[in-house]
Amino acid sequence: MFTIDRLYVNGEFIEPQGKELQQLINPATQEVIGQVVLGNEEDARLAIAAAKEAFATFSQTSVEERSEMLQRLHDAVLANMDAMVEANIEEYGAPKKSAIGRVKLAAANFLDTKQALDNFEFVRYIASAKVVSEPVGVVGIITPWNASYSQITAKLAAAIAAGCTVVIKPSELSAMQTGRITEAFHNAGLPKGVINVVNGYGHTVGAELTRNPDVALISFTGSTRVGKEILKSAAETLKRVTLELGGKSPNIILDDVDYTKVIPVAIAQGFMNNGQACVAGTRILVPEHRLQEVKQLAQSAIGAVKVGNPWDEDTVLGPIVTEKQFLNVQRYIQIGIEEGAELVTGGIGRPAGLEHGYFVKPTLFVNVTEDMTIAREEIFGPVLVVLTYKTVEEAVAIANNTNYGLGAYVHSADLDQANRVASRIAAGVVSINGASPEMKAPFGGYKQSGLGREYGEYGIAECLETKTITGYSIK
Ligand code: TXE
Repeated sequence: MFTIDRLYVNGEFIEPQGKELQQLINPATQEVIGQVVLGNEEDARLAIAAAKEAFATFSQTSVEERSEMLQRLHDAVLANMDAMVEANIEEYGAPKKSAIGRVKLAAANFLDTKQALDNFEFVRYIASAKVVSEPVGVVGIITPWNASYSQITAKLAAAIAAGCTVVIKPSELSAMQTGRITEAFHNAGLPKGVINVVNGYGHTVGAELTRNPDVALISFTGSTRVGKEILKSAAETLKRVTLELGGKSPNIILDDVDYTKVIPVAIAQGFMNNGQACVAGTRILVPEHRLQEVKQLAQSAIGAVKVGNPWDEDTVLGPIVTEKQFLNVQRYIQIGIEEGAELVTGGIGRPAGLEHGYFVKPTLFVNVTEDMTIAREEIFGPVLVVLTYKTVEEAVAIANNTNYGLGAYVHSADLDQANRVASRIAAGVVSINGASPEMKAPFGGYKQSGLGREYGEYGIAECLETKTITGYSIK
């Protein structure tokens, strides 16, 4: 048992004003592994004041200085690898292999952003004007629990590159991981007050960040519901806002591919991060006449997915993060059955042999219609739905029949056809034939999946204001 009882403000680990305690539970065992003391609005205000003061100097640093800081942050995160991996497994239930990948990804965000910074044009000339990009001010970073490390570092790297200072409010469910990554930030030795980290609830610390006039930009990842609340609150002070929200990503499998190869890929794209990923490909679209074949192939692909102890090397799916999320996923499976979808595999309850922990049976439904709840809402667990289409035209229409627009997947043996389909899907990130995401390129959503873009030069641009100066060279 350990207690996280410090906030990171102005370069120091300090005691919070808030006194509320929250238990931290290992989702694989349901055992209490620690507790965190949550900060409150007063703590948020202290951190914002420190960030504001640091901004006066930090905003004047050179690109070279900030580039070097990004390198130091990268190195410091990698140096804390073992502790960060352990926290990710114990607190979140990430399978070990994926936990290692997550820490590497978190570190890589700093190097990718450094590269973008080294090539960024902060000054341009347009006709008679000099156009200058300047850091927007203090950035409030609010993140969820499903990919804590990379969400924090993507936002932090962009802010630092732009010359902004930050207050980070991570998910209250990621306190152990927050503790570990904050140690790394401290070890990177940036000027005091540039990075501040305050644990706390959304309605206290998060809400203070969104309404405080000294915060210039909120960079948020989380649910669409909270994203809308943040946008409303930020409107009071006309803050800039970037929102990375939920998704219900379609995976269009055309008729011309080898289904024995593609179905296991599509299943993996749906089960990424145990389905707790905003870009998980949770709606699989196949031609109507291939449905029987898809059922068989999907069933055997899912049967091969090992669910269990996240410390085991061969585990693919660990537990769901909390009891609340576990019950929510169970509820969706129940709704799927009640609304008349056909359950192919999985279902209610824990997988055999796993009596403890928030483990969910990897689940697949077919005979799903577009109006069913499980086809429309983000489930955030390993639950996939298969929808059928008669023509490619219809597949695109089904894919776009959602309020979300974050990820999309297309599989076709004909690349031109795949690209045509990709161009017609209203989503911010499209992967063709199993291609991995490009972390240097922009990431973000259409429609109710978000506002703005993250990563690389696009992420830096979100943290900048634009100033147009005329007469600058006229004597
Ligand atoms: O997210 P919340 P939750 C989706 C997913 C999941 C659902 C609920 O469908 O099942 O959201 O997850 C902070 N002002 N995603 O409830 O509440 C909160 O403290 C300011 C998709 O955990 O959105 C946390 O730090 N901040 C998503 C962060 O917002 C507030 C990832 C996210 O929590 C706040 C996670 C407020 N009023 C969940 N209320 C993705 N895009 O990947 C809460 N917060």
